[in-house]
Amino acid sequence: MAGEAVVAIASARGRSARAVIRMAGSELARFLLARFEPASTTWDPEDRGSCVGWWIVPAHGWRVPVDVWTYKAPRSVTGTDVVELLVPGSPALAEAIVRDLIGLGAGLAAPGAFTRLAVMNGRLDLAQADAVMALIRARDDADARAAHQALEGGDSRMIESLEDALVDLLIPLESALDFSDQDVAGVIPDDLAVRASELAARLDAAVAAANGRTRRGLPRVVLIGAANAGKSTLWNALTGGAALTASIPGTTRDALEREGTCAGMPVLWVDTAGIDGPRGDVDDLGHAMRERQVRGADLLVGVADARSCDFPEGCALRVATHLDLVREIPADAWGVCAPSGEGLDAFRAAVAERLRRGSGDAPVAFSLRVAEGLRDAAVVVRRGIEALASHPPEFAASDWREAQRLLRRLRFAEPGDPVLDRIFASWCIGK
Ligand SMILES: Nc1nc2c(ncn2[C@@H]2O[C@H](COP(=O)(O)OP(=O)(O)OP(=O)(O)O)[C@@H](O)[C@H]2O)c(=O)[nH]1
Ligand SMILES: [Mg+2]
Repeated sequence: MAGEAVVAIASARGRSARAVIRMAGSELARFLLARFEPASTTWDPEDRGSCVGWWIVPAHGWRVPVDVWTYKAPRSVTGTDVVELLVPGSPALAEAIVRDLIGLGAGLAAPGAFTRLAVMNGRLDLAQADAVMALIRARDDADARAAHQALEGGDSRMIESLEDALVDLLIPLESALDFSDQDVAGVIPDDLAVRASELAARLDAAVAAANGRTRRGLPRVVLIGAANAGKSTLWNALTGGAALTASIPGTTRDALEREGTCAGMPVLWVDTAGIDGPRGDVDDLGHAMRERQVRGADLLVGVADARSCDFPEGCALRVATHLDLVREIPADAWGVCAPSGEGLDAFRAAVAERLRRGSGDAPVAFSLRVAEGLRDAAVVVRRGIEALASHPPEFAASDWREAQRLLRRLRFAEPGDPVLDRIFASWCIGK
C-alpha cells in the first residue's frame, strides 16, 4: 500500500460546517499540485502544516475554499504522508472532490483503511485498533473511558505482561529440554505448575473483566410481574412507547423492546406478558417469550402494584407502581406513578447504578476479540499444566509456545493475516 494513495470522506455523513477529506499514502504532492491553488505564494507541497486556498474541481468548474493540512511520514496518524482537506460541509461537494481525486489515480479507501495503515506502520497495535472502534461506538462515559484507556495502551500493556509471565514459564522448561539432548535429566523447577496455574488464573480474571466490558449490544432491562401490575404503563413512560395498557389482565402478549436512557446510559427496555396472565395457545407463546427475555436479561426488574406488593422472585430491582394510590411502599422497592412521572428519575438512576455495578470497573480487554484470545490462551496454558504432570516436558513447552503465539496475535499481525480483515470488516469508510 505504500506506493498508493487512498482517499475518503473522513467526517460524518450529512450537512455540517466543514467536511474532512483525508488522503494517505505516497506521492500526495502530485494531487495537491494538480488541484490546489494556495493563497500563499511560498507554499510548497512538501511542507508540513496548513495552508488556505482554493480547491479546483474541473468537471464542475468549481473553485472551492479549502484548508489543506499536510502531515509527513512517519510522524502522522497512519505512519504515511497524510493530507486532509477541510471544505464546506456539503455532501455533494465532498463526494465530487473525492470522485475527482479517484479520477486522478487515488484509490477509494476501504473501511478502516487509515487505521489499518497505522497498524501496518507500527503506529498502533491491534488491541489499540480495536480500541479506536470501541471509542467510535462508545455510548456512554464508561464505554468511552474504557476505550480510551485501551487506546492509550492499557490492554496492550496487560497482554504484554501476560506474555512476559509465559516467557518466565518457558525459559526453565526450554533449558530443561536443552539438557535432555545431552542425556542428562533436565531439572524442571518444582513450582513451575503452580506458577502456570497462577498465570491461568490471571488470564481468567482478564477474561472476566473483558466480558464485563464487552457490550453485546445495549444492556437489556426486562420488566416482569403479575398481569395488571402496570408494566406496560411504566414501559411507555420510560421509552415514549405506545404499548396497549388496560385494566384487563393479559393485555400484553408480545415482548416489546425499545431504546431509552437511564441517567445518560442507553438501555433497551423490555416489556413482557404478565406472569399470571391468561393461558391459551397464543398466550402461551407470550409466556415462552417472557421466559426467553428473562434468560437474556442484563437486569431483571420485578414490577408490582404497590397495593398488593406481589413481586416476582429473583429480580435484582423492585419497582412498585400506583404510587398515587398508596401511602407507603416497602423499603426495598422504588415507588413510581408512571402516568404522572413521579419517581421515574430515581428509578432510572437505580437501574443505571445497578448496571454499572454489574459490569465491574476493570478497564481492561474491551474488545470481544481480545476476550476470546485470552480465553483460548487460558485453555492452552491449562493443557500444558496437565501435560507437565503426565508427559515429557516437550508437550507442556509446545502448549505454552502456542499460548504465547495466541497472545502475540492479539497485538500484532503480518500483512495478509485474516485477523486484519476480521478487525476491519465492520468499520466505516474514512476511519
Ligand atoms: N392510578 C394508576 N394506574 C396505573 C398506574 N400504572 C398503571 N395503571 C393502570 O393499571 C392498569 C394496568 O396497567 P398495564 O400497564 O396495562 O399493566 P400490565 O402490567 O402491563 O398488564 P398486562 O399486560 O396485563 O400484564 C391500566 O389501567 C393502567 O392505566 C399508576 O401508577 N397509577
Ligand atoms: Mg402489559
